[in-house]
Amino acid sequence: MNEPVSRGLFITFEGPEGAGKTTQIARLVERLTGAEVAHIVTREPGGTPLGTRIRQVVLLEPDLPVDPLPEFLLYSASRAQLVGQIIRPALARGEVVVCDRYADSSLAYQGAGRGLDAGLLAQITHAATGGLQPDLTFLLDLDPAVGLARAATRGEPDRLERADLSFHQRVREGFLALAHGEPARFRVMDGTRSPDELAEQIWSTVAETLGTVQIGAGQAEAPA
Ligand code: Z5A
Repeated sequence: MNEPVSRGLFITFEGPEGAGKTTQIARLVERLTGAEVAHIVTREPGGTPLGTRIRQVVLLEPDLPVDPLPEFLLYSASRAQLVGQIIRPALARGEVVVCDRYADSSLAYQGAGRGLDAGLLAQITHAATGGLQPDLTFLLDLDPAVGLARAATRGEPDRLERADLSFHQRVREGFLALAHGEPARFRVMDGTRSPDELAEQIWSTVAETLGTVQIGAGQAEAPA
C-alpha cells in the first residue's frame, strides 16, 4: 500500500436533498480504495456517538420544536465534536477525509434558508471548527424539486425535507453564492448528469489534486 499523503486532504460534498452526494461519495471511496490511498469517510450531522445522537434529535424528530438558532447550534456541536475527534486526527495522519456535508450546509440551510445572520454563523462556525476549511468542495447542484422527488422515494420526510420548496430554493441559491465566492475551493457539478459521468469528473479532480500533494517520503505521484 502507498504511504498516506504526507498532509491530509479534506474533501466535502454539498448540495440540496437528493443531489447524489451519497452515491458519489461511495464511488469516490471505491476509487480511493482501488488506488490504495488512505482515507476515511464521515458525515454531518453525525460521525461520532455525540453527532449520531444530535442527528436523531435535529432531523429525525421533526415534531420536536427546534428554533433556527438552536438548530444551528446543534449542527455546530456535532461539527465541533467531529472535527476534534475524527477529522483533525485523520488529517494529521496524512489521510484523505471525505465528509458528507460540513459548514457550508449551515451557511446554506440555516443562513440562506432560515435567515440567520451570516456574521453570527461564521463566528460560531470558526469557534466550532478552529477555522478548519475543506481543501476541495464538490457542490452537486440540482433543482430542489428534482432532489426532493428523488428523496421522497425513501419514506418518512425528515425535518428539512418537510420545509417548503421556497426554502429549498433559497438553500440552493445560498450554496451557489458560496461557490461563487470561493471558486478555488468549490467545484460546481451538474447533479442531473449521470452517476457515471459525475464519478469520472470527481475522480479526475481528486486524482489531480492528490498528484500535487506529496505522497510518502518525498514522492509526488498521482493514484491510478
Ligand atoms: N443540515 C443542515 O440543515 N445544516 C447543517 O449544518 C448540516 C445539515 C450539516 C442531512 O440530511 C440534513 O441536514 C440535510 C441538511 C441538514 N437536509 N435534509 N433533509 P441527510 O444526511 O439525511 O441527507 P442529505 O444530505 O440531504 O442527502 P440525501 O437526501 O440522502 O441525498 P444525497 O446523498 O445527496 O443523494 P443520494 O442518496 O446519493 O441519491 C438520492 C436518490 O437519487 C437515490 O435514489 C439515487 O439513486 C438517485 N441518484 C443519485 N445520483 C443520481 C443521478 N446522478 N441521477 C439520477 N438519480 C440519481
